Amino acid sequence: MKVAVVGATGMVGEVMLRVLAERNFPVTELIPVASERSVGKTISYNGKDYSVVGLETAVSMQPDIALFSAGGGTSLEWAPKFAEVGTTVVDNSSAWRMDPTKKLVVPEINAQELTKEDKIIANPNCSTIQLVMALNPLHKKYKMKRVVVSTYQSVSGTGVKAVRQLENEIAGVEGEMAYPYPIGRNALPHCDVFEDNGYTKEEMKLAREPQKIMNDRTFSVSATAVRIPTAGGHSESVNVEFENDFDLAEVRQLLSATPGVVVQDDTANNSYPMPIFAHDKDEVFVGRIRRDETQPNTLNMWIVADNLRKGAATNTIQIAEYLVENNLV
Ligand code: A2P
Ligand code: 11C
Repeated sequence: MKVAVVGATGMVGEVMLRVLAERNFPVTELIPVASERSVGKTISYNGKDYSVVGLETAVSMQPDIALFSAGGGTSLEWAPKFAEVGTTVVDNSSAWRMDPTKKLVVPEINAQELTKEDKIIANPNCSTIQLVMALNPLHKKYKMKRVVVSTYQSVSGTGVKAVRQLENEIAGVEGEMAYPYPIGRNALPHCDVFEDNGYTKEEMKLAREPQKIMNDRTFSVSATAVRIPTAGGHSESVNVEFENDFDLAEVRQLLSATPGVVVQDDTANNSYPMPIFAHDKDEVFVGRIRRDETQPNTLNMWIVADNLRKGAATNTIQIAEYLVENNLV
């Protein structure tokens, strides 16, 4: 496969290159792509050096697959140009997610929807992916009515500038601010921009994307997204009301049997998911599984995943793997 990584010099792009190599993705030719500022820079992949090229050059090279993580604007403008020359684009930005003509895919849940005709495929938001990975098996068994989620999101979700802001604050040096306030010793109830309804864009991604991925509009999701001073790994406190009652042991068993989900729930030994455990892992970790004692058929749980891996790079590459394995590219 001739594979272009658009945004290869960025935070997610770098993880994409690592995950492609780790999973032995069948790359016969790698095309690292970034902005004009980076053209000519060297990128190392699997022990070999590659020169970064611009978007125009990359399109002219007609890759089989292009993995995009270079912002929504770049995706909106350039994904169709790649699709036109026959490239299948898997896009990690929010540009195409809610477009009714594009699929929004978490491979463990809905990869079977993909066909050869899908030339631009959307990768969901990081906090959505880890949420639906845990919700889907439970929804199938007990039927969800309503989900209330509060997130605790790391600065790596915002990008390099935010990681630097946190590092500068810890080191006590002045620097550029990614957020309107300090993030160290703080919690910002503000991820992405505010919309007219008073929610942030991140909260609305959590409200809308699960219904599309799970192809079911009978449940609703209400979200509050908060940025906290962790470097990597997003955490979520989740309250789920089901139509049918459940058994806690069965919930644990269902989650344990779900590929890509790890149950870490032994409070007697202080075992529960945390970003420091999820770091650099591809799995979604679920713990603190307990009954909401204030309401029937309602469950509380805590979900943690590495937002740059399953939340971004790994999920994108799993989509690409599915396409290759099923001769869809
Ligand atoms: P560059 O490094 O040349 O700016 P991050 O999300 O970590 O900030 O990374 C964004 C990635 O997207 C980088 O690889 C960046 O390249 C790339 N990028 C940003 N804007 C463009 C653009 N207009 N065209 C192509 N690549 C872009
Ligand atoms: C965050 N979820 O942590 C974001 C990062 O829509 O792909 C990814 C933004 C997106 O702030």
